[in-house]
Parts: sequence; structure tokens; C-alpha cells
Amino acid sequence: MTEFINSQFVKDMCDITRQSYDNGWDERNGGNMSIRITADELKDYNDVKEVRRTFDLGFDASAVAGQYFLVTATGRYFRNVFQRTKKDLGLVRISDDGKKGEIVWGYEDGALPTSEFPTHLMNHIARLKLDPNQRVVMHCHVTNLIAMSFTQPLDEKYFSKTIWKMQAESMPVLPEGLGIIPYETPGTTIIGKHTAAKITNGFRVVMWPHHGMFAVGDTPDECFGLIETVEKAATIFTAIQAQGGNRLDEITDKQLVEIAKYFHVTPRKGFLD
Ligand code: 2HA
Ligand code: ZN
Repeated sequence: MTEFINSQFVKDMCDITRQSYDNGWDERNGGNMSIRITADELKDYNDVKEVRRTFDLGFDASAVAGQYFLVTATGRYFRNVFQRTKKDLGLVRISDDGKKGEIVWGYEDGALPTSEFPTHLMNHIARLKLDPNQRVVMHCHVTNLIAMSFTQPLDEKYFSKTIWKMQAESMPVLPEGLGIIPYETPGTTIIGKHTAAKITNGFRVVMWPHHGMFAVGDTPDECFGLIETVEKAATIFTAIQAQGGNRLDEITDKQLVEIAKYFHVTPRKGFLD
């Protein structure tokens, strides 16, 4: 019998949560992650066939009815997922009417999915409309981008350009730039709706000011790679400020256009002069 705990999905979740914790982005219960899995991909796992508990989703998720999501638990710590895997992760099937989550694996000591699960689902659904290969949603508390949300204007063009200019790699990785929503209370469906509007607009990374980053991707590596790249740019920005803030030289708008051409990516319209 193939056990779900030995699947690549669970391995990826353990790897990424631990790495994100080691990077200092998930103090206590900070952060959450989900991976979309199809029924077909689960057919060989015999321990995910039975519904153990159900809960209300609080919104209509019928766009992903019958699909499965491996999700970090609410109140649990990224630091522990790799060794408390069956307690701190759960596999949830979205009911046929899209109103309920059906727990088929994990959350063994009574846990439930992250408070941000409605937001994750709304954003899986929004991204799936643009990208049928959408799989992963991740949220974490990246230090330097959060700090920038206090000191820099919360303007998408300004932030995107700043991130592009901090390192040559930002443009090929994130040509669409960084989406920004207003500050919102964590765990609400409002934050989910505002974020989904940004995802619908083609952003894959959205800043939640004074809170953290939210990203979508086709694979755990891609999603985590987007977060790493933006946070690396924010770290360089922070180091520049610590060195006095003067930029004697920098990547110009013209050079950003050249990078984009070379890597065959299209920068978001209107963000470069
Ligand atoms: O999972 O990070 O935004 C805890 C949080 C909520
Ligand atoms: Zn958070």
C-alpha cells in the first residue's frame, strides 16, 4: 500500500516550510502553504479515501469542487511540519457543492486548515483562470519587504521598479511586477478578495503591507523562488539604506528593457519610463 505521507506532495511541503522557517520568515505560527492535487493523482494512495471530518468553507469554492488541497494547519508552526507532519498538515477535498472542506488525511490531533485557507482557495481559483498548471499558494512573513512597507510609498509601480533595479535577476523572474493590497486584517475573506483581484490582474506575488508576502506558482520551487527573489531584492535595498542610501550607480530603465528583451519577458505595461 502506498502511504500518502511518502508522496512527493508531502515531501515538498516539509522541505519548503522548514526552509522558510530557517530563513526567518515564519516565527511561531506565521505563514501558510497549500498545494492543489487532483483526484487522479491520489488514486494509488489508499489512506486518503475516507472523509474523517468536514468544516464550512464560508464561501463558494465550487470552481475547485472535487479537487484536493494539502494545507498547513491553523495555529501550527512551520518549524515543526517536517516532524509533526500528520498533525500539522491535512489533505482537504472540496465538497461537490463547493461549500465544505472534507478532511481525508492529517490534522490528526483535531487541527483545521490555516485561517488563510479561504484566501488560498480564492487565489488558486483566480490563478487557475490564467494558468491551468497553477498548484501552489504560499504566504510568509519576509522581514525586509515588510520593513519596506513602512518606509516606502505603497505604490505598485514604485515597488516593482525598485525590486527590478536591486538585482539583474528580478526582471526575468518577475516581469509582471509586485502587486500591493491595502493593509487588511489577516484571515478575513476581504484580504482574500483583494489579493485575488491582483492575481486576476496577472501578478503572482502580492505584498500584504505590514504583514508579509503572498505568492502563487506551478510548483513549490517556483512559488518559493518568487518569494526568495523579491525578498532578496528587499534585503539588498535594506543594505543600501544601511550604507547611507546613496546610489552612485544603478540599473537604468533602459537596461531593464534590455534585460527583458534578452530573457524574452514583457515588463508590466506602464511601469518603465
Ligand atoms: O498562518 O500568517 O496570516 C498565520 C498567518 C496569518
Ligand atoms: Zn501571516
